Amino acid sequence: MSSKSFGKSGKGLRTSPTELHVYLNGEFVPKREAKISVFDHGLLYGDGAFEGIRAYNCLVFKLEEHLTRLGESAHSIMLRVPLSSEELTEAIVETLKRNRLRDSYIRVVVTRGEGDLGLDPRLCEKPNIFIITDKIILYPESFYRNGMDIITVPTVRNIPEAINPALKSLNYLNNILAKLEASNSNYKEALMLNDAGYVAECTGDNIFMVKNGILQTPPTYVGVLRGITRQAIMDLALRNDIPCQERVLTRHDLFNADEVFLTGTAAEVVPVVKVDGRKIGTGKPGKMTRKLMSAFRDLTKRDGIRYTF
Ligand code: PXG
Repeated sequence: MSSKSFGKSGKGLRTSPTELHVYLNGEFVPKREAKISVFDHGLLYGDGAFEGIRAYNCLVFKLEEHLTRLGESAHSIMLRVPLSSEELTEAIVETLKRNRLRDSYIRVVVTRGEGDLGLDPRLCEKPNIFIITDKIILYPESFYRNGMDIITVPTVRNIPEAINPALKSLNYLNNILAKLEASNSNYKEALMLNDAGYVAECTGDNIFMVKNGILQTPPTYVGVLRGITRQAIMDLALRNDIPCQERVLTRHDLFNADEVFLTGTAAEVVPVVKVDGRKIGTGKPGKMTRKLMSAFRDLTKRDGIRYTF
């Protein structure tokens, strides 16, 4: 199939006749052959770092920010990223091109590499790096139109003194436990509090609320990921003269907010209309949420590293 087959209807679809290829330690290998050892400490201990990035219509969104965060996560766990930022950019773009993807979810993973059955990372000689580009699985369209319901779960977000949530490590059990608790109650997303009971974030999204025209989000010191979408929304607020504060928030604050929404690479900006059974504002996606959803959508159309194939 030629690249002509990528029309508007091709959004998010991989229409290449060949199998999906994965970048693995300098090579492009078919998905079936993209394998790493069972002795890799990424698998044995969750010892590694990753990023989730998106491409929109041949623009890789906020790539520099994602690579900086990956570098910081790796530095924090004393893990060597085998590629420079330039090499990583090239590898990501090449993976997208090989798979003929205009719109994609990009997963960059660096693992500690093969070691023995002890914890000691110094015995792992060579980190593994791989890049998966694939279709993105999104929330249903109705969530964006009508908003979603979320529920607070008992599992609290990791305390920064243990595993700092700012570190996007391969150890995501904290979030997975929260996700399980939400799913057990038939909710798609879980609200996590920190160990002091303040609002932290969701399992894969940051949280914002609006009260009396002021946009508010928990400060990163409460123990949340420094979301790249979160930062993009704060920048858009500044540009649009929307007052924005980083403020410690309680569930009570959320319950009585005019609007609530979540932000993340996968979710983008998704309105929340109920928290723990409490209706938020009018019970419909609010005006500021809709304005920021639209501003964010526009940003993804013009901001990014461009590639062609
Ligand atoms: N908090 C947590 C715990 C996350 O994992 C975010 C917030 C949002 O950050 P960004 O930088 O994306 O705005 C994340 C990101 C997935 C998936 O596969 C998860 C994320 C991103 C992309 C895909 O569920 N989490």
